[in-house]
Amino acid sequence: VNTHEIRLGEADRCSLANGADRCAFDPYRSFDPFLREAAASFQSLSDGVRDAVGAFVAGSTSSSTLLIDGVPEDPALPPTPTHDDGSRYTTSTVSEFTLCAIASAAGEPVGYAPERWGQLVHNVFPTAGELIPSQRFRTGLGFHSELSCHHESPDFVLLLCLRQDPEREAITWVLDIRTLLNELPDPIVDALFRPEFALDLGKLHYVYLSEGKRISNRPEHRPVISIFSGDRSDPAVRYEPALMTPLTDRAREAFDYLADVAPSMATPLVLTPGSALLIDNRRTLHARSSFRAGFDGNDRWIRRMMIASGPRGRALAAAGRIIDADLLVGWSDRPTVTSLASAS
Ligand SMILES: O=C(O)CCC(=O)C(=O)O
Ligand SMILES: [Fe+2]
Repeated sequence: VNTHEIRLGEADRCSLANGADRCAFDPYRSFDPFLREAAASFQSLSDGVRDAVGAFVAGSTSSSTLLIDGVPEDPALPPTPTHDDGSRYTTSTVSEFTLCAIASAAGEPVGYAPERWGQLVHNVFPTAGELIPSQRFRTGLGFHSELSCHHESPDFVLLLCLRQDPEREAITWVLDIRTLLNELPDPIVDALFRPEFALDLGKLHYVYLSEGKRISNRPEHRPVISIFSGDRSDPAVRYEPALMTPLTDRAREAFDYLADVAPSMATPLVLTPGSALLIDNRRTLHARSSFRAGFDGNDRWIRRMMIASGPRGRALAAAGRIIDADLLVGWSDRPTVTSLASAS
């Protein structure tokens, strides 16, 4: 199944809201102490909620996304911004506290230095310029796994809805890879396990440098990876069609097949204020429909956090949380389009 849903009761909702009110730390200045209090607040939630999140995070449920309803809303939410300049935008810290509380159960919040000012809390709302992919609204976002081009891609992505679009058109789609696998013929699965997909790092929206120079579209800057890796019945996925090119006919066929079947197998979710969506990014594809925006303060507004789990998450947290790694170095254990061409 693609997703499970739990709902926080009144006591748990109040406990998070009060925790945020009482917390003396500023998430934008003293992130780690703020996170520690949020983590303690998560530990004080009812057993049912902690167990459900814990089982989900451990991968022992049959779904790869968890919808958590009934989280506290911001009582003084300002109008939705129309342009992202990296500000904090809210005065209450209830949304940051809720994000941190849930994230603490899944791993460690991380940021990416070249993206969104290296922020740990991202704001996702429509902008007239639509320059940042997630800020698109006219065309929607196709199925993808988050930061697939980054060797330090997050294990979990957490979305928290602050405001729904007034027309209620926006739909977030989720697709568990195990659900998808049931529909893929063996030869297609085989092809998706083969390292025959080039990462087009030069097309990344943000400026990633390697040895001081912007990563380009040249073949030596295009690592070659597989879309599936690991366990044949429960693989990890990296998929971002806009930033990937299949290099062989069989890879192209599988790539197109996947794009064709994904929409019909996915589950539509409507995020509303008070709902959070925890996505296991290693085994989920997600997408978002188009929706209308009026730039009048009433537009859709999501807050988002990237999470790395386990020993990797702890190491990244200890190193300051903001990943500033050289992508080409990070992928240097993979062939590139150049090295494959010279080998053949
Ligand atoms: O806006 C959404 O519902 C999800 C958008 C998305 O793909 C993301 O923020 O990573
Ligand atoms: Fe996404």
